Amino acid sequence: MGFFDKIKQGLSKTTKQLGGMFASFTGANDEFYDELEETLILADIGAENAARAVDELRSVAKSQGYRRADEIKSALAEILSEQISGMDGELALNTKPSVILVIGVNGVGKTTTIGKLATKLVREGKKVVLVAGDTFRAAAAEQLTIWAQRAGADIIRHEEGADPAAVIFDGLAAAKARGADVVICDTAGRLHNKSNLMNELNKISRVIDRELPNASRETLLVIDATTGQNGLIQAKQFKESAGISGVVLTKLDGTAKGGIVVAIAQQLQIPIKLVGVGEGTDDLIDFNAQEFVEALLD
Ligand SMILES: Nc1nc2c(ncn2[C@@H]2O[C@H](COP(=O)(O)OP(=O)(O)OP(=O)(O)O)[C@@H](O)[C@H]2O)c(=O)[nH]1
Ligand SMILES: [Mg+2]
Repeated sequence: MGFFDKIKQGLSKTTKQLGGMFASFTGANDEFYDELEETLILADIGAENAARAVDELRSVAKSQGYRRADEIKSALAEILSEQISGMDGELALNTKPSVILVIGVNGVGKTTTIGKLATKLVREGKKVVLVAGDTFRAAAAEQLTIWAQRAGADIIRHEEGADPAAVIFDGLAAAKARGADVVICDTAGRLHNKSNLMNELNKISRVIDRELPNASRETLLVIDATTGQNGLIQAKQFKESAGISGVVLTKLDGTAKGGIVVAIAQQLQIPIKLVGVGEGTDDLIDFNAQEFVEALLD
């Protein structure tokens, strides 16, 4: 299954709403535009983005004389594409090893994303080391170990309660010694407003700076799409205190609010690099802005 089908399947709850609108289309009148704006807001695209998209659509439809549902729909697709254009992008993994640090609040899907990503990279022929930087619970390292075994990746872990920065240090050393291509560091879930935990991320970041100063490095913030606008607030805080190179948006399969993609891209100006569309190994896809919008309105 390609990106398009996967994302379409993942977005089915959101597309159903939008699709319903166009299915009952009777004309591009005020009523239609109001309902469209409301539908976009319900999809969590953000009130401002929705208003802007609909205003633009009105004027394009008027100037071009669009009347049919398919004309209006493709004009809308173009407008939404514009709003998120350039907000996709591949992971930068240009050095050996490259480092991926995965952060975010509790339960958003960090560890699962790492498992899926490791599987994908190993399949591409890369040697991957996973580092269990979540030392908060013993179960966290266990969960990552299972994913490592499944993916065919190495795992570096310490005892429960160990200093996360020390585990990361060991993980980086192992990656260098073993000639790994990519080292992916898991971290404990943390609230964006807990400063001691945010400082811990800074400490981890300094260890990476020191041990692999010239490495390609991604700091991926994982956001649960079902948390909607709250995810945006988290992202703003993480962006300020930890620095983020990309967003992974998970659980798109479980939400009717797929429009959050547009809101994140617009308001944060951070590329969305990957999206999660399920709990299985293959349910992680590279984000493509253009195809996303097509799938949303398909
Ligand atoms: N439907 C769906 N579920 C997902 C997705 N990604 C993760 N999950 C589920 O979300 C739950 C939490 O995932 P974890 O990977 O443990 O989340 P985490 O961020 O590592 O959690 P903590 O380490 O406790 O902070 C699990 O039940 C996952 O299977 C996704 O894309 N879609
Ligand atoms: Mg975890």
